[in-house]
Amino acid sequence: MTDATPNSAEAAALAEARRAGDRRALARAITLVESARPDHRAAAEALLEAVLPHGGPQNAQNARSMRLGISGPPGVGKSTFIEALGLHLIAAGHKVAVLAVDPSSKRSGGSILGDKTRMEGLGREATAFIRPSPAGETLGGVARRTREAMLVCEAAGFDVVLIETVGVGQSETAVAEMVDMFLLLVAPGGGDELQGIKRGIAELADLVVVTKSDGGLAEDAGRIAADYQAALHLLRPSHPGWRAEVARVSSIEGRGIAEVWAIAERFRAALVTEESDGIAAQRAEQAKTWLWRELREGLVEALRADPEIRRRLPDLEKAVATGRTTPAAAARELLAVFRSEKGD
Ligand SMILES: Nc1nc2c(ncn2[C@@H]2O[C@H](COP(=O)(O)OP(=O)(O)OP(=O)(O)O)[C@@H](O)[C@H]2O)c(=O)[nH]1
Ligand SMILES: [Mg+2]
Repeated sequence: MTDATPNSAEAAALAEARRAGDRRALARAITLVESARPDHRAAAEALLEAVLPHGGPQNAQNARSMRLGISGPPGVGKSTFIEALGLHLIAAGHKVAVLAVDPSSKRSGGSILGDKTRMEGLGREATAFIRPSPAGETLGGVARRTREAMLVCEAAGFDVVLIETVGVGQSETAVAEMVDMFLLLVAPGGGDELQGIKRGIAELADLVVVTKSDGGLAEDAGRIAADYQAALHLLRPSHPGWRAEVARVSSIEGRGIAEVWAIAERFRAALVTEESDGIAAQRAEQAKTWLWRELREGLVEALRADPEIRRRLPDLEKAVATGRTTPAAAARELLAVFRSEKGD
């Protein structure tokens, strides 16, 4: 992408190219969407508006797309699983986009390189598209743009979007709020049963996938699967009409992969019935949730950028830190300033 801000005509042309399935145009479009530059925002929004009729929840083709979130602790086998599942789906005629969300800024380009290697087979497929997240961005920012990147991929005709995220607590929630089905990956050999996965995270799962169920780890994998089966039974259903299931896979041996997709199809069949479309309803709810996320982020940005707020902030922060005033009172004061400036 050049430094010049693409105008809306170019954005429309890009949108057209992506619909035609041009992977380079798709990569450029996502770069635009991910750009933090304010002057890129307008072009990105023009582009998103151009693709929205093709990616919005009301679109029939889009309703057939499947958005899967794939999360789990570092090294659990997410990328290897995505490679195996992605290849399986491509063999079945799907177009598969993989988006990675890496919320930890500590990780360098090394891990992205690692992912490339682990998804080597998938990367070679003409009907696959792999997009690592830009390094060093904040969770909110990455997840925020990842949702938009997902819409762009769907507009380009990708009917399965796999979103990989390293589980660090809040990243799972952000991803769960943008996908149809949330897969939590756990691995054997961790020793501690249920691996300290927090209840709140387990509750997000529509499917728990026990990875590395091969060789010397197979027995342990079976035990962990049974533990999760028992634990999940105590949680409330993740969706009306769907109780979380447990599957065992070996991504390197390709076992259990077809079963995972069969479960995903059953999940969809359970939610989308003649009477109601639970996936469309969930997408509509998610879009509203994201509106509020955007509003919160936008308002905080506006507050931080406001000269009068900036002038008053250091003293108030000090007052809060030393206990001279409460955070609530300080926030009220700043918000009153902000509101009066806006002519309220
Ligand atoms: N035995 C066995 N090892 C596996 C399997 N899947 C992944 N691994 C190994 O587990 C390690 C981590 O795999 P990744 O796929 O990179 O895991 P990840 O969850 O994507 O890791 P991060 O992205 O770094 O969090 C690698 O050494 C893989 O070879 C499997 O099915 N069986
Ligand atoms: Mg990975």
